[in-house]
Amino acid sequence: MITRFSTALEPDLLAAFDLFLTRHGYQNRSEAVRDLIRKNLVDEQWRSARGSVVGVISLAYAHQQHKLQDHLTDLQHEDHDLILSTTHIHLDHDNCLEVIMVRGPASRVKTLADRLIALRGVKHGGLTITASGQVSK
Ligand code: NI
Repeated sequence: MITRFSTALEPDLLAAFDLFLTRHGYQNRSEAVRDLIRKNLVDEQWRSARGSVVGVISLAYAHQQHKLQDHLTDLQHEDHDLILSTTHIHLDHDNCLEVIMVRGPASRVKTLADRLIALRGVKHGGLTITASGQVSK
């Protein structure tokens, strides 16, 4: 069952939202709103999760990007207690893929992934997590 609700937005915000729909290939606003709500609810659930999670952070980047490798290493050393292993794959002449296996409190793992993915030069990044059996929702 679907419930309709209406909402009010400033014109500028709506215009920006419509551009977002175009960029992401949404056919209508409803589907995009549903996805954004789900994403935020999952995110919140995640951040409030207690206990330990295990996950994989993947990062695709061009290794020539100035100081990017230093920043990646610095951030990983700051949270060295979260990191189980890091695998670096040279994809081609310019591009690298780094796969980092992590274990620790959900909020810290998510924050680390966010910081790594946000680094300038990281073209694509992701975090896949699974519960280690100690997570309570
Ligand atoms: Ni490489």
